[in-house]
Amino acid sequence: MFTSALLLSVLPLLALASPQGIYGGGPPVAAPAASSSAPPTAATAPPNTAGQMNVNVAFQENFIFSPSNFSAPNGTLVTFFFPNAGLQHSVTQGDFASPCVPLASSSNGTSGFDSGLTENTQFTINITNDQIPIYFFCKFPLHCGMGMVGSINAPTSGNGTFDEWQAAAVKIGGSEQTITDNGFQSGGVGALATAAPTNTAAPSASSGSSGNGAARLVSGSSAALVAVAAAIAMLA
Ligand SMILES: *[C@@H]1O[C@H](CO)[C@@H](O)[C@H](O)[C@H]1NC(C)=O
Ligand SMILES: *[C@@H]1O[C@H](CO)[C@@H](O)[C@H](O)[C@H]1NC(C)=O
Ligand SMILES: *[C@@H]1O[C@H](CO)[C@@H](O)[C@H](O)[C@H]1NC(C)=O
Ligand SMILES: *[C@@H]1O[C@H](CO)[C@@H](O)[C@H](O)[C@H]1NC(C)=O
Ligand SMILES: *[C@@H]1O[C@H](CO)[C@@H](O)[C@H](O)[C@H]1NC(C)=O
Ligand SMILES: [Cu+2]
Repeated sequence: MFTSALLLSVLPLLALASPQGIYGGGPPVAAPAASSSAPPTAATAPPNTAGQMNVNVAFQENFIFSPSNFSAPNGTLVTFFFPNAGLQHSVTQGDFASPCVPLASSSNGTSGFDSGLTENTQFTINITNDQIPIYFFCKFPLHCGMGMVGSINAPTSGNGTFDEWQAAAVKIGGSEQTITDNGFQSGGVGALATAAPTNTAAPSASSGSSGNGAARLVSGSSAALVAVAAAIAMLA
């Protein structure tokens, strides 16, 4: 209950802070110079096609990936669509045994793939071993602890299911450790990123992170944050 109370008190404050305020020293954000009075539109993943799966990041301004758990055979390209809504997210490969922490570098130099914190971009991984479950999460502070995690080729039952992975992340909740953002990492174990994130929108059509967009985000996210915090409180 203490954790829930803490989350309920902290989350609205975070939502009110600007993304720049939370991420003062953070990485460069794709921020097109053009301004527009139209509100930014969330990137929407197109339907899957053969060998190509598409995932919405922060779908409908909720702290989830959609879909968050699926299977993908060798050679499948999985593209994550990051919205243009004034808040960064990441797709960071994790370790089932250590939720909300990036997959560590191993002695052979292999670490997890990582989009780095980003918005208004696409990021694609290529499945290189469909026999290995791939776990990922968003490393923006508190997002993983709110359940913003996903899995590919996770077992249907037993140890290592998506449900367990997400429950373990939510259990960490507000005590999630802050992850340094080192930007794009190709990684990974079971999948490789094909390139650093690339801009989603055509340069001439983007409205960027204008004040208008940021204000819209704050109201939308506050509601989402409160809803998620309430959900966590119910689980606790
Ligand atoms: C996750 O997706 C796999 C298919 O890859 C499915 O077999 C499994 O039941 C799903 N797990 C959950 C918890 O939905
Ligand atoms: C994905 O990886 C497979 C080998 O695992 C390779 O043949 C294919 O060219 C890769 N696709 C891309 C777009 O990198
Ligand atoms: C489940 O998997 C994790 C990670 O591989 C491992 O640390 C843990 O001991 C496993 N638990 C059981 C009950 O097998
Ligand atoms: C490197 O180590 C990781 C983790 O121990 C392992 O999963 C991976 O297969 C290794 N890669 C190579 C190329 O040996
Ligand atoms: C996918 O590729 C990995 C690595 O080469 C291999 O071990 C695995 O058997 C392949 N999966 C299938 C279904 O062939
Ligand atoms: Cu996020």
